[in-house]
Amino acid sequence: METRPAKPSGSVTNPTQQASPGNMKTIDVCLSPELMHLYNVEDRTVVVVDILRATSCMVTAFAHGVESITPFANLDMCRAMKKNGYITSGERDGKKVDGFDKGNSPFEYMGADVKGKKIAFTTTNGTQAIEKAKGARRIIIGSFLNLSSVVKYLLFGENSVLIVCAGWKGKVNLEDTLFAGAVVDKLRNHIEPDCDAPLAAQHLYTIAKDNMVSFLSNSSHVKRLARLSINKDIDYCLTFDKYQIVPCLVQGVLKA
Ligand code: 3SL
Repeated sequence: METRPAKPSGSVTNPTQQASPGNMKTIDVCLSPELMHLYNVEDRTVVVVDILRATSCMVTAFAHGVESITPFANLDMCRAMKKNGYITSGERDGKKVDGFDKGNSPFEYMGADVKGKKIAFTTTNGTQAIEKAKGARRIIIGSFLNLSSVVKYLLFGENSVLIVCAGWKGKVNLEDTLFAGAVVDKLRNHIEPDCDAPLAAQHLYTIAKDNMVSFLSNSSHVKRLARLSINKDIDYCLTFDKYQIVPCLVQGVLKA
């Protein structure tokens, strides 16, 4: 399987919705879930992103035929789903939870054993960010693996957008910010940035986009995963547009 990070494509075009000040949707970026209180999401589509690795895992799982993923912030609630026939999945501090069926590597979600299955999923940051986004008009899952599909979804959708970066335990991280910057960059002719976070993210993405692996080599989570010898996940999670799916949260359950 090809996992080499690909080169990104440019801005999207949509002939039906040209930029015209006044009737434009807006896009904002919440750099940490701890800042969610600053945003009113009732009318927005929220894109939750945790590039390394929760949302990359979720997209991969759906691309391999998983029926649904129920995200949990709470570990014990997730564990309890086992008796209902769910696969229990996730991590704390990057390590698979004791007694769970699977951890948080995308490579665990590519086999026939996940096809048609329901997964209960909990992670240190990604599923916490999903929990905090509840109350949004719509919640979708973003990653570089499904970047263009997310961009198209936002372009043709009627709502303004908030990208929520999962970060690490409330702190900002580079990889989620880069994803936010990629979305802002691709929608630059169609959706207006609300404040400076989307602009900052877009600038970073412009600097990083041609070699994200090297740009991220000193980042905190890349170093953390490297300490756990989880190197191949990093290249894979930085691959552009491997899948054409957009997982969406409906009544607490993610479906593709
Ligand atoms: O925090 C999360 O949601 C995880 O993606 C972190 S880890 O990559 O599994 O360490």
